[in-house]
Amino acid sequence: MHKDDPATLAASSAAATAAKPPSMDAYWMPFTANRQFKKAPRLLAKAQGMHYWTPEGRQILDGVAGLWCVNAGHARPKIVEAIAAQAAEMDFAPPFNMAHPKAFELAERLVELTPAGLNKVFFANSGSEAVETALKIAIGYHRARGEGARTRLIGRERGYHGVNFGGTTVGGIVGNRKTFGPLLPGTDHIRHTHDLARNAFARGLPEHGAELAEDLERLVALHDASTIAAVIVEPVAGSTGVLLPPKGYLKRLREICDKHGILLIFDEVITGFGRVGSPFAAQQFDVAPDMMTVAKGITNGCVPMGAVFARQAIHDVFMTGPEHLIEFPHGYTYSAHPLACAAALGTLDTYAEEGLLTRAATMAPVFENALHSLRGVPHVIDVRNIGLVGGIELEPVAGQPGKRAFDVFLECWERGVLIRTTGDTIALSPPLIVESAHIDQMVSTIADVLKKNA
Ligand code: PXG
Repeated sequence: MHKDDPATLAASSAAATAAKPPSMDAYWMPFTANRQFKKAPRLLAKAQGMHYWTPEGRQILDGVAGLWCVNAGHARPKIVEAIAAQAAEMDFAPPFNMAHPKAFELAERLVELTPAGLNKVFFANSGSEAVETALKIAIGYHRARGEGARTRLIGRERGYHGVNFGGTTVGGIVGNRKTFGPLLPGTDHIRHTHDLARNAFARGLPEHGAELAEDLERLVALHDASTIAAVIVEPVAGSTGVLLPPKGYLKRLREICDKHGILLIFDEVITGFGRVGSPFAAQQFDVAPDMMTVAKGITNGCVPMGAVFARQAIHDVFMTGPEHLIEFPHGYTYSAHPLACAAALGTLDTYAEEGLLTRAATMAPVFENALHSLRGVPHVIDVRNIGLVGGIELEPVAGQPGKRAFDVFLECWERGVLIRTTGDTIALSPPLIVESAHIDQMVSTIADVLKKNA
């Protein structure tokens, strides 16, 4: 199972070489050091199972599931076939006042997996769009209930909720915010939970920091609960360096939201679809949010799709007024796109057949031990892990934040392992089909690079 077929790959590597672009000038690359990249490009041409191949045919182990999304591994037959068949059968169907059967089928399949009560699905095309959608639902919900003053949105320092204006505003990554002016008005942030002094090298959830949830009480005291619509947090903060919730923290946040009538939104764009050991982090941590945003793993990264899961009661407050009128004026041309729905159905079949949505729990001990073997390796100041997501924090080079980790990223790439770095933290989030030997290769490559550059 999950073996790459060498014959197919040899045949396709020649074709892939021809695919190298003649010029790299026109493409303005997203979240990329464009000038560095174009001087020394890193191109991917083929993918299967746990691996990528470069146009020259060099094999690269995928340590990050593409970009935290290819949870079932690459080129899985059920997904490939579902997309191809759908493209031939019906390429597009308008989603406003029209629909196609797979959208309903997918929604029903999805709510079988979600925590009890999250049984309504609104489709978008990315994590960023899912976040904007959830924030608008939150404000609209309170208004429909006659609490129209509840418009304030609360995020968390170091949070990442995509790059649109709402998500950038509730996000807490200074580098993503500072360029874009005042962003949305009427928002605020609770403190982040990262605490190296007390929690370094914790295995699984850190012991210290549940009291940081009380920071929400501070904002309630400042703004008054009657002005606050929702709090949005990532159960495990991914982009900002794999920050785990301290034990008891999310439960406390839930209690404070309940006390004040504030909606709790979990942004599960990374944690959703098996990354932390259960289908969703909400189940893993046994805390029920009012809404959940997802993307990435919903289609195994194969076709763009995002979604918001909402409680029945949230949905129902919108269902008033004349029946011929639109209840919630929101949606995208590509909401529930037929190709995305087909890809998602193929993805859910693959997850189910191979038990992938709980496989991270099975592999977690192996992953945890391998990652923590990096303790004591030069420059490693913390290792964090849950399920099949890990963070390895490095001591920054003085005066050059991010440089040490980026150099490790470049050298791992040369040595055939794709990792992801954010600041000076290395993130690993391999496809959920990962085997022990792959984990060993990732970790020993990182260790070798760090020791060589010590
Ligand atoms: N919320 C969370 C929690 C995310 O991690 C988004 C929203 C936005 O999703 P879209 O589909 O609009 O990109 C994300 C995306 C990284 C990295 O390695 C993480 C993401 C995207 C790109 C890179 O830091 N997460």
